[in-house]
Amino acid sequence: MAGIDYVEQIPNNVNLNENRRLLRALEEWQPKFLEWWKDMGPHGYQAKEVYLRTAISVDAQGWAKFGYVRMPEYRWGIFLAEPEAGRQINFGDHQGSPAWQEVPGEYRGVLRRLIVTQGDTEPASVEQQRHLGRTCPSLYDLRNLFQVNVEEGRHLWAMVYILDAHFGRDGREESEALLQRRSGDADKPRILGAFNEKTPDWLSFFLFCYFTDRDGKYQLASLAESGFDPLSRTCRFMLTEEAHHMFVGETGMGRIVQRTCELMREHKTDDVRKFGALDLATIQRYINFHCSVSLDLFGSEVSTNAANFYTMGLKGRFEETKKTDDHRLKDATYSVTELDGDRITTREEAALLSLNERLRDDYVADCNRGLARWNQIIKSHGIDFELRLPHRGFHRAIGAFAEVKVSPDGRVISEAEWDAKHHEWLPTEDDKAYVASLMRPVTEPGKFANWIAPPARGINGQPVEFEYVRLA
Ligand code: BYC
Repeated sequence: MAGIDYVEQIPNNVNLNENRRLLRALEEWQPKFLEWWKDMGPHGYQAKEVYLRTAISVDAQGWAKFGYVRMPEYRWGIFLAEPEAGRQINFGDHQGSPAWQEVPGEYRGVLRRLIVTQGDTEPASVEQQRHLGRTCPSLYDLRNLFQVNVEEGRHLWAMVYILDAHFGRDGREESEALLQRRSGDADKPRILGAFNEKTPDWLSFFLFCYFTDRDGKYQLASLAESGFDPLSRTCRFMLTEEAHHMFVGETGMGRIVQRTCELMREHKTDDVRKFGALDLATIQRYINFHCSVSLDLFGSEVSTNAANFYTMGLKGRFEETKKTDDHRLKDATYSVTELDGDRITTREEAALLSLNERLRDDYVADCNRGLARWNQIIKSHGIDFELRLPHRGFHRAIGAFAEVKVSPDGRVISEAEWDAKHHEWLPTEDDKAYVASLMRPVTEPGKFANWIAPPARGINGQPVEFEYVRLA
């Protein structure tokens, strides 16, 4: 690899130039990453110039530099949030001890698994989204897709940095394996369920950004509390980027709802398919799907894994340090939703065992906030319809509800009722074919597909009609 200056190529604030061993590991990994990116990254646009944001340092001036870049030339960097002087472990059995700067030997395996699970989701999402470019509803949206993709690539770098810098040979092997698994592959799938689903169209993409990236926010926020300081600092910086992905999801859906409502009002009908838009009932079915697969990402309601991660000081709660309890939780309880025969009830469970459910509760509350904004758009058009999150037991594959069928409004139902009704609740083949039929590329600057309203403003102060991707 003579001739490539990796220190220049990899913007970083981890003193890469002084850490020869790490630099060598990354020099070996980087060409494999690029090969993976070319094979599995955005299809058909590798040579195009895209108006992207690149982080070149963690300070206010450096974390968001905008300019045209060809994606394979994107400078994927390694950034940790600034260290907090005297930081301690804030929860669990080691509460009050200095935060670890090196991997605590007794927790090496568990910590590695947590980091690998997090890392695996990042390339998975790029793989899931690789064909969306050719059906973009506008250049603005195309650019946002690619921004999300390169940042997921950077998040992979972030986890690979931790593995290579702190886990020796095991870490390097895991870094390679992260490039070998493939989303949806029967033989070598990605680790978590939602990351093996397809993202075949832009409605799915926006909902993935809304629901699944939001799981990312909550998981990263919990890992940002970690007593293992390098992981905490890495995740804190990743969260700044995650916010943009959720913005893409929330505003993308808001714009779809806006366009649907405009057409409903103009033509005085619910059936806007006739006018080439997405009807609210279809949008609701897609919400039900993406919400339910994302709820699975929090794991089982009652989990000894989660209790161990916490007790060991590796993964905290959302906003752990803002909570005023003892941060050990040995005697505390938490209310958990569970199945009692064919009824859904709540029960007090040991707080330590309920940490997945508690994080899911934080997540659901956050999800509801965006829905309220979409519902406000509907209301402002004088339309009597409310989008809702499905009940947390609906269409679940992980946890207490995996064994039963639950309706979106939270009733345990028979297989027969499920068979009769599920097409009202989840996207049907007909829905998928219809949504696919709308996916025609619109690539003239400032123009938008008929099924989505333009955004309120452009990126980085640029006008909406800016040439966000140079296709010529
Ligand atoms: N699919 O006690 P349990 C993001 C496994 S998204 C498949 O219930 P635990 C992003 C589990 O591994 C955030 N398997 O759960 C978003 C365990 O297996 P073992 C990603 C699953 O361990 C968009 C068994 O079931 N980050 O960043 O407490 C774009 C019983 O486990 C699933 C993280 O997830 C599933 N859904 O919690 C790009 C953070 N759920 O041990 C990026 C790191 C559970 O029996 N990961 N299992 O072999 C974790 O904290 C935990 O691993 C989980 C699971 C919360 C995922």
